[in-house]
Amino acid sequence: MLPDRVIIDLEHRAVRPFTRKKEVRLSEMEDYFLDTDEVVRILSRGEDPLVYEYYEYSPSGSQGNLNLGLTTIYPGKVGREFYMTKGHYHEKDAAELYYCLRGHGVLLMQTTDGKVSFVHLEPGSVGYVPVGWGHRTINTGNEEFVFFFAYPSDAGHDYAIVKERGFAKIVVHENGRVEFVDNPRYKRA
Ligand code: PAN
Ligand code: ZN
Repeated sequence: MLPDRVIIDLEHRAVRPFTRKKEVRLSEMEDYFLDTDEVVRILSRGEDPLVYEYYEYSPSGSQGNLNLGLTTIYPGKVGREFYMTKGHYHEKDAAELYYCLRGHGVLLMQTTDGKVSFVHLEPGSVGYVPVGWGHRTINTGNEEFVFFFAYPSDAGHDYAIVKERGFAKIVVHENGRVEFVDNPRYKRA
């Protein structure tokens, strides 16, 4: 690739140019939220809310390059669990950074051998996902949670492990606070 410049268009919550845009609605996340009955209730009312979306710029000739983009998680909850991304592990040894531009959220991380960690993100803070840590972001505020991300283009994404085993903690709104509680459906490797 040639040297390039990418615009962060915060008004439209996009990067320009972008090579991919993905919208994730609740119907695509039926297995991810703890309260599956509530998911069914929402969908059966004919609603299918947008949970999050992202724009990504991936340069051609990816070896050694970086993918970057902008993710927006909308405010909302399923039951008491905040809207969040699906989450994944990188297939290769690849770190990632998340730079928060708007709203408030949590970057939740875990390893397959049982370590769990998280950082709070608000505008100006950068979350660092070390090599080997699965990661998910959660909107714990009542406005859009928007962050810029960058990671090695050849990282690869393993979603299946999260879909099958879940995250060890879920992030919920309880007693007026953001609480981290054990996920009863989590299956340790
Ligand atoms: C991010 C995520 C993005 C959406 O770019 O892909 O925030 O989250 P999910 O991938 O979990 O749906 C990233 O971590 N890339 O590696
Ligand atoms: Zn990632």
